Amino acid sequence: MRILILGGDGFLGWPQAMYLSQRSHEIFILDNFARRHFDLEHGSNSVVPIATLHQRAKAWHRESGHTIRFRVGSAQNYSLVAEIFRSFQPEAVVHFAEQKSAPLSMLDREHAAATIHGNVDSTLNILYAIKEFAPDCHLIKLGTMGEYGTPNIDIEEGFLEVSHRGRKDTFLYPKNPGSFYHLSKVHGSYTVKKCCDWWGIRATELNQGVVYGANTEESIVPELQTRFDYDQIYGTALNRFCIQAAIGHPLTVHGEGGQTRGFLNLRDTLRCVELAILNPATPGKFRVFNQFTELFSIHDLAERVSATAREMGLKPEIAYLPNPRVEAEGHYYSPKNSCLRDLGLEPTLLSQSVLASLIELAQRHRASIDLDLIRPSVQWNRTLNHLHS
Ligand code: USQ
Repeated sequence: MRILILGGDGFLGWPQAMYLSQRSHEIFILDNFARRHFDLEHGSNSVVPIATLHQRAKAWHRESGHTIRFRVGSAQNYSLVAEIFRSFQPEAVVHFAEQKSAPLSMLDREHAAATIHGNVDSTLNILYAIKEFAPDCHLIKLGTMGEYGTPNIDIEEGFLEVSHRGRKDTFLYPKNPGSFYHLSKVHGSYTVKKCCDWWGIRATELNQGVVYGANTEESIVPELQTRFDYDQIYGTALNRFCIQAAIGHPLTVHGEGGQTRGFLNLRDTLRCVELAILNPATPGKFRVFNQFTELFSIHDLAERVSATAREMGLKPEIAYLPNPRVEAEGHYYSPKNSCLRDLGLEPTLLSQSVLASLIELAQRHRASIDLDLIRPSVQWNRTLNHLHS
């Protein structure tokens, strides 16, 4: 299939591009290097050095014999998006081209606005481009489990049937996003749903949990490695804990760590997107799959990482920090995730060997870690804050 990957140079986008290319799909990437710009602007970096997109594409061709083509530019530029849709005629488009950091979106008004505008604009552009130039193209939109929040009832996959005063109807599942980033994703969900209704577009939203991991089957040489983030803005819970354990930094649990989230291995993310592509939604259909494989509380994760680190001869500590976010720390959490399993997903469960390999990876590259970037300082209940205060 001809598959367009928007944001194909990122943490998920690059391994996804290789994974699909390896399976003989024709891949075209659009990426504006926003994630790389953030590093240049703020002095942050991936623990593992990453090659440029030009180097990645060359290395991939050399190692696999497959070609990944790309354009450098923004999904917020409609003329560019339109031109790519017109010439490439994608059969599927995977939309990773959004600002994905909750802390960044809560930093200050400017970053909140940039997150909302950027994420809303890019999604709208893609929908218009599909409508105008590739109406049969299947949109795979990365959503997030954080759109649902932590309701005191079971979380269904996208929709909820409601009985009210003797009548019944089905609605998009109620949303309770945890940050401006998550709020922008809620806007995205409604936008895609309405365009499916109005224009007959076919779309699958993958409401993903927190992804962990760094290596995939395709990252066989260093130039093909994806990023591995540890900083307070882009590093996410489990990857951060493994990196912290590797360098002897206390594990930064927010509050008491009773927050429960859905998690999945990077390798499973790639497979889930493939499953959605190979089993497309029908025209006019907006499907939602919850994309995680296991539930863990943050406290539980920190304990697991510590146990593995101890077995490796390290001396990990857990720091229970005042929670910088506004979030429930002890709550009911029971989300469903059967759609992707029904399509054939066989989960890679979190094991000691997975944790040990992440800790070892961070140990090998510990010299690249800037300790000043680790401690969380972005506070949800303050309007102004600064990255390194
Ligand atoms: N947390 C800690 N310590 C840390 C980092 C995080 O205790 O050092 C806690 C947070 O307070 C939160 C939980 O871990 O309760 C998850 O935080 P996170 O930073 O790992 O992930 P989050 O900000 O929710 O966002 C990440 C991705 C985002 C994706 C989302 C899926 O950055 O793009 O949409 O995970 S979900 O969490 O299901 O919404």
